[in-house]
Amino acid sequence: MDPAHMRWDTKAVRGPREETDPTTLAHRFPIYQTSTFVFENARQGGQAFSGEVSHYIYTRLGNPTVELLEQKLAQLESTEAGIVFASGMAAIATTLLALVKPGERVVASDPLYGGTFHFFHIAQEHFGIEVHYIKASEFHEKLAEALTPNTRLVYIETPANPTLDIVDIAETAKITRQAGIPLVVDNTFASPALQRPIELGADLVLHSLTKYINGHGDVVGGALVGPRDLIEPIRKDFHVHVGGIMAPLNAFLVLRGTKTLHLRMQRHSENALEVARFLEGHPKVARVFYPGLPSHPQHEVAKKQMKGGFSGMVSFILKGGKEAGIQVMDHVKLWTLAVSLGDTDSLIEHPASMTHSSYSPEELARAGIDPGLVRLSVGIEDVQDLIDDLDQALKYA
Ligand code: LCS
Repeated sequence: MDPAHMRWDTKAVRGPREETDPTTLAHRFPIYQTSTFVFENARQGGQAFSGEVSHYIYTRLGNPTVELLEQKLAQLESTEAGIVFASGMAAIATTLLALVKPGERVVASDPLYGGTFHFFHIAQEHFGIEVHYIKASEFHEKLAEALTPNTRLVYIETPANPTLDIVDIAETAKITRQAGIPLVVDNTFASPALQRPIELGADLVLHSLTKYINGHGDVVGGALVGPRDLIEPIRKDFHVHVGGIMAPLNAFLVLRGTKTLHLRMQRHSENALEVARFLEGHPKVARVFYPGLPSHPQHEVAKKQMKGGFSGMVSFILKGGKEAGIQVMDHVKLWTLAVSLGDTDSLIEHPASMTHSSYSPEELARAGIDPGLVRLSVGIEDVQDLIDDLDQALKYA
C-alpha cells in the first residue's frame, strides 16, 4: 500500500517504505553499523563525492538506517524531508546557526526548555544573534509588533516546558507566512501522534527524540523535519559539517519506538488527565497545569490543535510552595526522581533547580515558572498506582 494512502496509525507502524532487507530478506531493517562504505573503483568514489552517482560514502554524510528514520519522521509530521541528530540540542543549535546570522533576530516563545534557553543566550553572546521573547500565552497577539526587518526565525515550543503554556500554532503561522519568516515548532511535548504543526501552517518541526518518540528512556536524539528546499541546505552546509549525527544503532532503536507511538501517547494522555484531576481535587495543591483540564487558560486552543489527547506532562504548585514540593519529590516510591520525560516510566522533577536552572530568578518569574513548580512526566503504568503513590507522598507536604 502506498504510504500516502495510509491512515496515521498505520504509517506509524508500517511507513515509510518496506523495511525488509533486500539482501537477506530480514524482516527488520538492519543496523548499518559502519563508519565508511567501499567504492568499486576510484572513478566511482569521485563520482559519489561529486553527486554524479548515488552511493553511500561515510556515515556522517549518510547511512541507510539513519535515512530510514529521517524519512519516517518526515512522513509522520506530514512533510517531505528530515535530519536526525545526536540530541535534541544538536538539532536546535544546528537549526539556529543555519538559519540566523550575526546581527539578525529570532522571536521566541517564553518559556523554553532550559537547555534551549541557555543556548539562545550563548548565541546572543558569541554569535550576536538577538533573541526576543514573548510570553507563550500571548504569543500570536504580540508577534506582529515584534517582527523587525532583521527577524529571520520565529521559534515556539508548545506545550511549553515546564508550564504547559500553549501557543496557537495556526494563528502564529498566519503572521509568519505573511511576513515570509520561517516558523519553527518544537513539538517534543506533544509528538506527531497528537499534534502536527506543519498541517497547521508551520514550516519546520523540531524534536528531542529522547522523549516520547523513542519513548523508552534509552536513547538521546533529535530531529528537524520540513520541506526539502529548507531541509537540504541545512543538511549539506551545516549538519554534516557540524557533525552532530545520530548513530545507526540509536536510529534503529528510535525506529522501533515510532511503531508504538500512537498507543503510548493515548495511554500517557489518559493517565495524565486522571493524575491532573486528582491533583486539582487535592486540598494541599494550589494550582495544576495541564492543557487537558478545562481550568487551563488555553484549553480551547489545545483542543483545537492537539488531537487524541493532551500528552503526559503535568505540572503543579503546592500551597506549601517549594519546601512542600521537595517533600513530595523525596517521598514518592513509584515515581522516579529524574529529569527527561516521555519514558514509559513516570518521572518527577523540580524545574527551577533542575531542567530550568539556567534561568535567573527574574527570568523564571517572567516566564511564569514558579520556584515551587513540580513537573511530572506521567508514564504508562496503572494510573491508580501512580495516584496512590502521589497521595501517600502528599501527606509529607
Ligand atoms: N526540546 C524540549 C522541549 C526538551 O524538553 C528538551 C530536553 C530538548 C528540546 C533537548 O533535547 P535533548 O538534547 O535532551 O535530546 N528536555 C529535557 C527535560 O525536560 N529534562 O531533561 C531533558
